Order: sequence, then C-alpha cells, then structure tokens
Amino acid sequence: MGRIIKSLSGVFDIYSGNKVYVCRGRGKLKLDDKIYVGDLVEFDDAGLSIEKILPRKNKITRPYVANIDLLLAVVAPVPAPDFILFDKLIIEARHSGIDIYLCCNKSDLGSMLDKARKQYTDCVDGIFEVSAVTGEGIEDILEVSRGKLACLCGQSGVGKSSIINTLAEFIIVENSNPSPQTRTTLIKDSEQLLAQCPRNLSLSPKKLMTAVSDISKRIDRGKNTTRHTEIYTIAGAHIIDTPGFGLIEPENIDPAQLSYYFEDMHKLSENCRYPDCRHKNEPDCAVIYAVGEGIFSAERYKRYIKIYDELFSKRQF
Ligand SMILES: Nc1nc2c(ncn2[C@@H]2O[C@H](COP(=O)(O)OP(=O)(O)O)[C@@H](O)[C@H]2O)c(=O)[nH]1
Ligand SMILES: [Mg+2]
Ligand SMILES: [Zn+2]
Repeated sequence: MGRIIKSLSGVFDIYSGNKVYVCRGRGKLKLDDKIYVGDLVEFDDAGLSIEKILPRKNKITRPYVANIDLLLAVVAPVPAPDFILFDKLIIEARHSGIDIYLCCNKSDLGSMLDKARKQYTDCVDGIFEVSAVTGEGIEDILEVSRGKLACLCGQSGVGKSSIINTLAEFIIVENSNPSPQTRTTLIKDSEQLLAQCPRNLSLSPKKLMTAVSDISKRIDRGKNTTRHTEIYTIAGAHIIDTPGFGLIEPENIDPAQLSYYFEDMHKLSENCRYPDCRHKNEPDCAVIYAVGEGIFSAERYKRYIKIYDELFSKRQF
C-alpha cells in the first residue's frame, strides 16, 4: 500500500516504505475511476500499476485531492483577492469536514489581516499573515500542518509554490546546527524529498541536507506556473502544492441549507423570526439586522446572496 504523492498527465508517483514508485498503469481500475493526490492505493509489486483505491476520508475536486486534514487557502494583495472563491472553499471544507485556514500571503506588500479578520474570524479555524519572501509567519503554517495532510489552494499567483519553497529553505537555514532529534526528522524528510528525485543516491546526512537545499531551489519559484498537484513533506508536515484555480462550484448543497455552511451567519440565525429563514427578505431576520448594524460584514452577506441565487438556479427538481 502507498500514497499517491504526485499526479501529472496520467503518471502517478506512489510513496511507500520510503521509496517512490512511478506508476502509469491502471491495473484493475476502471477508466473512469479517478485517482487523486492523497489517495491510499494498492499497487503491484513492480510498482507498475495501481490496483485499488482505498476508501477515502474525503475528497475535493478542484484541485483533485483526497484524504486531507486541512485546507490552507491563500490570498494576497496581488492578484486582487476573489473572496467569493474563498467563501466557496469554506463551504466545500465544511461540507467535507475539513479544517480551513486563511493565509494572507505577501504581507511584505501590505497587510490584509484586518480585512480578513473582520470577515472570517468566526468561520475559519485560523487566520495567518505570512510572507513567502521575508519568511514572516511561515512557521504558523508548519505548526498546523505537522503530522497532517494539508492542501494549499487559491488563485494562481498568490504564492502557493513560493510558500512551499520558503518552508523548505526555512527548515534548512533554521537548523544549520540541529539537535539530534531534529536532525533525525530532517534526514527522514530529506530522504523522502530525495526519493522524489529520479537519481536517489545513498548520501551522507550532510550531503543529504545540501541536496535537499538544492531541491528546494528547484521547486518552482513563481517563475513557472504549477501544472500538477504534488505532496511535499517538510519537517513532518505534508503539504500539497496545487495549480491555481479560479473557479469552484459547490455541488449537492440545498440553497435552503446554505447558511449552515456560513457558521458566523448560522449563529445569528437563532434570532430570526422563522426557523427556516433564508436571510434574503424575510421579516425580522437577525442576519439582515446584523448587516444593517454593521455587526455582520455586508460584503460577505452580499456574497452569500450571490451563492444562494447560484445554487437556487441550479437546483434539480
Ligand atoms: N512580494 C511578495 N511576492 C511573493 C510572495 N510570495 C510569492 N510572491 C510572488 O508572487 C508570484 C507568484 O508566486 P507563486 O508561488 O508562483 O504563486 P502560485 O501560483 O500560487 O504558486 C511570484 O512572482 C512570486 O515571487 C510574497 O510573500 N511577497
Ligand atoms: Mg504554483
Ligand atoms: Zn434570517
């Protein structure tokens, strides 16, 4: 058994027992069985084909990832944030029982923290301010991802690949003189990172770390657009880099249930006159009142209405 750590044009890298197997074949799988990064699979001994996908804890489809513990949604001052994308990500995360953190990247270009906190404090698991350029806040990302499978997501250009890169470098620089325990973790991580490279030689621990530092330089640095989805293991945190995406559409959600996925709104709705209030134009709606009083973000409310109307028009009768 192993885990799919990379998917690129029908070729899958499977990590198993400290080795990486490159699989093209689909063995007994049906053609329409989609294989996700993060999937646990059974594959044949020679590592040539994937035979079975084990049951998934969860999956999301943009990007295709499975069995994740948390989403790290990245926004930045540039490109201009598309918050409706983030609202939809929260819906997706809550629907699938995945934790979600908001990472405001490029803090060196300006802080988005106040704006983010005003709108999202009560409906996400945490908000970080980070900079892949200065390294600010980068350890917060590591902290929540350690021992877990985390997935970076958000628009193209917000700095997802740069965050991975900075994390990898940060670990190496911070640990130029590591304690024996940290050293062991580092070497284990290094071995996994190295195993992801085709020429995996047996190297001394020192050379291993140098090699890792070289690899981290090769992870695309914003010069290239990420076209594939891949898990990187850095200091015990498993983090997936994904291509950017500008569109995510919640599916299988009844518009009448939508406010359940807006936790901050849902809390307010206890005080609506009607228990099935949709917070659109019902009388004595606590949400509309809170928007009027500036207690609930008017921008986020507008986006709720937009998503509601979208779901409503797509409803299946
Ligand atoms: N100023 C600044 N630029 C950044 C930061 N993080 C990434 N960038 C730049 O933003 C661009 C896109 O970064 P990239 O990592 O490719 O974004 P991705 O598409 O989300 O993977 C590149 O030019 C990066 O150098 C940051 O924290 N500060
Ligand atoms: Mg990228
Ligand atoms: Zn209401």
